Amino acid sequence: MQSTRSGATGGDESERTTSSARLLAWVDQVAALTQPDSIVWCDGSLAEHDGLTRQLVAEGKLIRLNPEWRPNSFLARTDPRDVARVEDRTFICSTDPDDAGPTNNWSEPAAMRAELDRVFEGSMRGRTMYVVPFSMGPLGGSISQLGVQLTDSAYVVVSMQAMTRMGRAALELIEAGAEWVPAVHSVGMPLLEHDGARTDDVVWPCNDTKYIVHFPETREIFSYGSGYGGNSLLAKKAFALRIASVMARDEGWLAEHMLLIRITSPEGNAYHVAAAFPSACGKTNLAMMRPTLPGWHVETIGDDIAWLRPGPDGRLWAINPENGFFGVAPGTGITTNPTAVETLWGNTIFTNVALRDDGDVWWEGLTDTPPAHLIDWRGEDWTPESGRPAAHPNSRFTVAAAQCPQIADDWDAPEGVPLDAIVFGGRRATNVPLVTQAASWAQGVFMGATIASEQTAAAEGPVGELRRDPFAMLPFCGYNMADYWSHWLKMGEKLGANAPAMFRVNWFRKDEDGSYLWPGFGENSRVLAWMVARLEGTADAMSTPVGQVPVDGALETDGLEMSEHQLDALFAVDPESWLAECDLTEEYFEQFGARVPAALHAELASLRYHLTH
Ligand code: GTP
Ligand code: SPV
Ligand code: MN
Repeated sequence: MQSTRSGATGGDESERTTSSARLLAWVDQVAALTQPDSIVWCDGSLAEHDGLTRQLVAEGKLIRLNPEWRPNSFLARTDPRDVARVEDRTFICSTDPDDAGPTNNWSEPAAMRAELDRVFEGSMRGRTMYVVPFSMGPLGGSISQLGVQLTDSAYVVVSMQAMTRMGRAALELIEAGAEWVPAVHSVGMPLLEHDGARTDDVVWPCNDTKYIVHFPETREIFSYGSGYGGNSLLAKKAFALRIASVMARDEGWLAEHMLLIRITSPEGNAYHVAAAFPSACGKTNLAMMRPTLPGWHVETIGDDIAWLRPGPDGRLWAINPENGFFGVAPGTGITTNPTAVETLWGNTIFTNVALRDDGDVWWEGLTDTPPAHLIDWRGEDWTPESGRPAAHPNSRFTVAAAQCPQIADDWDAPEGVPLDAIVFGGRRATNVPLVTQAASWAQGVFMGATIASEQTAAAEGPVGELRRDPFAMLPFCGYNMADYWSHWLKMGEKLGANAPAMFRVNWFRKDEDGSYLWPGFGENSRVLAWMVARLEGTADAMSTPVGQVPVDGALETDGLEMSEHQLDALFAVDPESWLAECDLTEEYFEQFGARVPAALHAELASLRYHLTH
């Protein structure tokens, strides 16, 4: 087996791999099991990126887009069976099944290790194994964490270059003795049979058998059979949420599925807001929002994950541990999210979008009028008459965060930013008002714990069906969800008067005809402005059973073409359907038994009381 320092530079580089004995032993051990042809230590350089993308283009695994429209950008088409996260194949292997809890798939650790040994055995035969050291959060930052992913996918390597601080600098921190999390990934399609026969590679290698496995106690990750985003970029959901949530529980911080922004008022007052919305429910949109309200500004800090930690001043400080965006393409358009469209000017990897005849890309919602002809995400001819989407509903773009024209100058400050408000949201056609404020931390935690949302294409499953997604963490919490709620409640006690304010929003309420009641996108700045006014103590709120809502006139509606009737509908609280929702919440809580914190039972009882009195 050959070992070179870097795939792109290769040649006269020394054979040096690493001075970290633990890292070297682990790489050797995984290589002995998976049996790759060669091992490449990734350095994160531009030359490496260039070499790998050239190689992927030569292999037909990436299509180079027309550089006139989209320089240094590529299109990947996945196997149609590998287009989203596979939640039913995602496992939390704690020793005690109750530590994984009823919302996670659990498997007995020793049995799972035996199964992983079986599937990974020889899984990289005929392929290159890349060693990908990375930092989540700025290199060396006090809130940051290190990891190393081994992968047999060059697509994963180039994606990790955008999504993390990847390469030599991270390796040097590991060699200096910093802790790191090991993650092993294989697409599960060896090219060399045991009898020595070679099979041809395919454009998107993957396996029908898939495993996304986490050992929270030993902080290890294994992923087999998928090349897709959240299944394969293990720094992201597997590490920065599932493993990190366990670290956070043990160490007194929070790892959250949240965007992070700074909003500045016309008076120049700046506030930091983190918001948890389920997958494909508008985090990237809010993170890059251009307020329609004059004089307001939003700066992007993060669009998917935030790590929150009490600082020396007693406030809650937040960083975006990622280095890039892996964003939903459909619905990202020139009118709905111009900042994202500008971010994608070049240096972007697109996955499962449509290809234009001029060598650029397109997806539903990018422009109002689709091009007359496209090659769809499956590689087939497409016209507007085809009657099927040209881009997969979960098609995505991968791009460095620094390319966002609205990124905050200090978005990568190692100490992060102090949080003023936490927002929960989801897709709700009914019941949930446009905005409500929690009267207390406990009520806020109840709002987070009871998020329900219509399922999107981000995970395999029935799109549109209402599902519970507490804190937007259902697929991402690495331990028992009820313990996670307790952890949040404890955090509130610790923060006391320094705790951020908490709100719940719903941009997705519909009228009787099924049309959205609220214009959304840039107009959501009206809701943020009300939140800021609440923080500054300049706007009044009115109590309802489900939280505090703006008093008449407090929400700026000037310039919106909305009738009084529509506004009322946006804020309507129907006791009957809310009582039915309370019954569902009680049922939902029951599965966690005695682990549900008493404060949440009390919130539910109080909600019922106020709905009936
Ligand atoms: P993940 O990356 O999957 O975690 O999701 P995300 O929350 O970042 O998703 P994103 O912001 O990309 O949401 C994408 C979808 O939400 C698109 O279809 C958007 O059009 C839609 N969306 C975002 N904001 C709004 C809004 O204010 N109103 C409406 N109606 N739709 C919105
Ligand atoms: C999500 O599904 O919440 C995502 C995309 O952010 S993925 O990384 O594929 O999980
Ligand atoms: Mn996400």
